[in-house]
Amino acid sequence: MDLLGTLRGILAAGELLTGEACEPYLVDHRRLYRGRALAVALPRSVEAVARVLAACDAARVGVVPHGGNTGYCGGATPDESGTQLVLALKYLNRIRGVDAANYSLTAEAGCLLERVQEAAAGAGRYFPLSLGSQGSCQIGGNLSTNAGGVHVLRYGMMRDLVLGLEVVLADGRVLNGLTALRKDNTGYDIRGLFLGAEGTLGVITAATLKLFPQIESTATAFAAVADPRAAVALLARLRAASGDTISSFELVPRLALELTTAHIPGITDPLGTPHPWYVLCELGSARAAEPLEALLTEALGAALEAGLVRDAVLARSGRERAALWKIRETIPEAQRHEGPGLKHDISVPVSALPEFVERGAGWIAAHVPQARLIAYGHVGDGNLHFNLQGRAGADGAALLARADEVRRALHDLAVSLGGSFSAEHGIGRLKVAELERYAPATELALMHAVKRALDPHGIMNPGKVLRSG
Ligand code: 2HG
Ligand code: ZN
Repeated sequence: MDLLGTLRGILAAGELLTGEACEPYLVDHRRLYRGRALAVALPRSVEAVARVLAACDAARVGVVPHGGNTGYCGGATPDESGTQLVLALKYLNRIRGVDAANYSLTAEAGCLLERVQEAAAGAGRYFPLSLGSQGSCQIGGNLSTNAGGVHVLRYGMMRDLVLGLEVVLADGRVLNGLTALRKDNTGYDIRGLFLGAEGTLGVITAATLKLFPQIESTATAFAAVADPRAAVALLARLRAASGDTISSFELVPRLALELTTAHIPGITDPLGTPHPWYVLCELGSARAAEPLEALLTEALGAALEAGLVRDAVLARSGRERAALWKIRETIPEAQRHEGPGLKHDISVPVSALPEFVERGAGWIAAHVPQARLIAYGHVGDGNLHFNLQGRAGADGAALLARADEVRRALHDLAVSLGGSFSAEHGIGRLKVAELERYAPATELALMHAVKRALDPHGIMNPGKVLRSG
């Protein structure tokens, strides 16, 4: 029997799409890639995933795992051959259980991140991963891409939030590693291999995740600073002053604020006069009576006197807090409305961030004068989205044509400062060549060895992360 016939025997009607119905699964979120597919499988059980993979492995057919399709590097999009199977996990979406006493929760891959956050809150607990796309991204994608977001400073990346994993291997075997243990020192970290592997080693079907005490009080401020150097100095002060209650510290340049006020309804400048840079910072505590507002006011006041902060506003209500966060969260959307641009997701040690911005901005001004720099993001993690936006009326295609050259200059600069060319968006298809360029040869060889060991026929998300063949 041919593969499609076998798959029809495994999956119920409506769980296997062909032809036109595949369309929504063929284009990535940024519209960088448009692929074709043999079919799209939408299994509802782990057993069905296992049988689909076993069949594809036997037929040597590539499988492209697909979550909420919110990734930035094309990792969930099939290639143009039309021979690959897209494996969408969205119907594998049960919360299998919450163990409040163990501060853990077990969720299937297709659960929306927001649903996981809600399930934790329903049990009086907190799941800290937080991203702009949390209403549409799926936990399996968050795990497979080792997602970051706006709380990494305090809680770490997705990798740090995992206790156990259930994975279907390329040949259909199921690795049941759904432990809820915080201590389990029993050999190699096999489960860890699948986190950040972008579906190239197997398919994550469920995970047991760490929960934390519910956040009962927050204090949020939007502060104007002269430059990223002042932002980094302010971060150091706030960390010392607030202990471990600081959960977010995000940089917003003036241009980002202007783009959001221009393109996103309901956004206004929270401060009276314009400033070149801003930071959005938030403290949070599980203690309802924690005087966080007083602490933040005092720390910002002292920073104002020291000349580090130029002006600041504190959110006085949930509504004001949401309004400040909306500025930050809608920057990517505002950029899309403004027109074509180039994106870079770099990280360096926090202490090297000011130098990166100064040198990176200098390079752009000298070499790409038609572009405007919009560098924003997770200063607390040393991670900036160092994006370029065409000037109004400028030729967008001409800017996009410079993508390789600009990427090379900025990635070389990040790496020369001890940094990374992909802080939180992963590799996907977009950055395969970058990984080959920057990964130490020994590390790359080990990655290929792991790939061969776990996926000897090369069916798992071929061509993503590592070049296939
Ligand atoms: C964010 O931090 C995302 O908002 C998207 O990682 C970054 O669009 C981007 O460049
Ligand atoms: Zn980000």
